[in-house]
Amino acid sequence: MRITTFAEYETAYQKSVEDPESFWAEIAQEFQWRKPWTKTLQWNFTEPNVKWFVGGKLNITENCLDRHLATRGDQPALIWEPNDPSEAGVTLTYRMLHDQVCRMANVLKKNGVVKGDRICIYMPMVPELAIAVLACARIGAVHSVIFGGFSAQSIADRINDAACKLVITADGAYRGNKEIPLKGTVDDALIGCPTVERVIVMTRTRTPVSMLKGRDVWMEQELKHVTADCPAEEMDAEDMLFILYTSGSTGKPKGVVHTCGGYMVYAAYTFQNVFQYDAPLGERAPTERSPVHFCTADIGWITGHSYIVYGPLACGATTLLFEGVPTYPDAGRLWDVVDKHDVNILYTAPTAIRSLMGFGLDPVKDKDLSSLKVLGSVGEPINEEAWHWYDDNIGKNRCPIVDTWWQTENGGILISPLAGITKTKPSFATLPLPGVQPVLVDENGKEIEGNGVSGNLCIKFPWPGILRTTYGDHERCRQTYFATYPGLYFTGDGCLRDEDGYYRITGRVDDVLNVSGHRIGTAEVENAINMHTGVVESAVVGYPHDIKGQGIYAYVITDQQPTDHDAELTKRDILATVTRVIGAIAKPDKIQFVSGLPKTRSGKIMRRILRKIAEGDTSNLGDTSTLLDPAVVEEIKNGAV
Ligand code: 6R9
Repeated sequence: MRITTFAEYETAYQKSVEDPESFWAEIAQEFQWRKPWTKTLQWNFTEPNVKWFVGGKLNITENCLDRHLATRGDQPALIWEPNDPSEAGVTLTYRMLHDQVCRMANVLKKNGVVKGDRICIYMPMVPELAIAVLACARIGAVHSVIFGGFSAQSIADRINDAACKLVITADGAYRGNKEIPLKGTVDDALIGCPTVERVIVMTRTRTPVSMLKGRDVWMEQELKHVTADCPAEEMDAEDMLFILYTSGSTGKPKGVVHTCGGYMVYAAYTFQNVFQYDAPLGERAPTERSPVHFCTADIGWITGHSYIVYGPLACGATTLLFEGVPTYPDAGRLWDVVDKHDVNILYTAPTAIRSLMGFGLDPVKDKDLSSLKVLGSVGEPINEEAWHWYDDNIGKNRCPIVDTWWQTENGGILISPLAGITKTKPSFATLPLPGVQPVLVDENGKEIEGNGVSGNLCIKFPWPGILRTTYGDHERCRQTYFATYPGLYFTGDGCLRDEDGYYRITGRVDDVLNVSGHRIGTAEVENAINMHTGVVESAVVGYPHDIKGQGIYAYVITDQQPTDHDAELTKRDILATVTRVIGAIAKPDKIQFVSGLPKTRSGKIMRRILRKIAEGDTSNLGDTSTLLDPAVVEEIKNGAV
């Protein structure tokens, strides 16, 4: 399934458009199925209803683990680099990982988990996190991983939305020089979560935690009483594999649902082709060192799901899991990890690159980065300066950079160069992968054809990794993705197609912010701010931020105008509130107290004006004559922070 030349890409692309079913069927056949599918694809984008490999039976962990045992059982599957560089890491071979996943799966079974149950995972970036994810998949339980930076309230909302039965967590997490109390946060969350019957707690920081009798058990204790014999549950291709919550333009995060068959095929296919992971399955001699793939994302995000866990393991690759942060103990840490483990593929985010650029070249100087072959970027548009810095100083102008555009809802990469095959262009995600049919549309949903054009990015045909629904609310899935432009999947991104037909993603066109590569809905932040006592109303917009890509700017109306002294304190109170309601990642960078917001006569906030003021561009605010109270704009302009 690996494409090796640009001509092969063109042929594959053409075939994928002319005959998508046989194109994907051929790829899917390379996996291990318990029972073949009877129909490759069934779909419509109106309900929507998308089914791939209909009637096929499989278990994704048999594909990620069991089928590799004979050929590469002793090859490293997972390398773990701890937060503290002086702590010993862990290398798990495919055999060891298989063994541990089976044991953990038996622990889940022993604790009452059956196929179809939803399991919440709130863990540090340790091997047990990947093991827990795979253990769920082994027995057909649906995992819902929650990023370790989310608050108790956010955890509770997600647990309740999916009615999770069990939570897997740890006492605490190490992140840089911080220790984060995971179990304490889970305890706070569970006060409002009646469906949770059991909490499995791993020890990582050995910080004191309360263990509730009858509900909480230690992972290490549980593991003592199980065997490594756990046959994989037979799953339908369209059975749910996982739920992953993501922000949209409305207040409540959505549980994006991915299913077993299509997701597996798509994650593996894109992993192998985009990063050109060396040997197609079975071709590498078992003794040969396998290339090391290092994705710096957290498993709490889709990038970690697809390109730390499922994609690499489905391809029999060696995946590196890093617990820490790029700046601890110093800004050379990523390069130390590359050097130490001879990393071949590095996949990170523009925000990390920009923040490391700020430390200059000293941290890179003495690091041996010669093992690197491919560099990747994901999560937000990469600016040219960051692209060149990455290319010059990390790839030393000899590693292709793949700027990969995709979303939680997509399961895997949709638009990206194939490393070393597609000619790259800084800040362009370049061309669609085989199976992906992008279209640009204008506001009325009319397709904009030809090159040298821009519009809203939609996809007109399903690929195997597309979301199937949003958990518990299919109508919301239809509304959000399939109703704006009937017949098309709408991405929410703006996009330019240049004269060469290359795609450049220009950012969200809806009320979603992208802060350090994290998607945050403005409505979510506003709801959190509005929970603070004394806040009457607020409006949140993004503004360009050197490191984060976008920063969060909040305009807040309080019931009393705070005095200067109070203002500082109130700002801090608001930040504390947002941290408590969502998590620190959603904290506004700037807060401006205002007496009113620019609204149309129908009561709609004119965000366009607020965005301009936040950007510091007040010269041309456009037409303000339709505003209810044009004077308020002057006040806001003068008080901008
Ligand atoms: C994988 C991931 C999705 C949103 C997406 C877009 C932005 C992601 C990008 C990119 C420009 C890239 N985005 N990759 N923008 N170039 N290479 O990040 O998923 O967290 O769901 O975010 O991120 O705006 O719509 P997710």
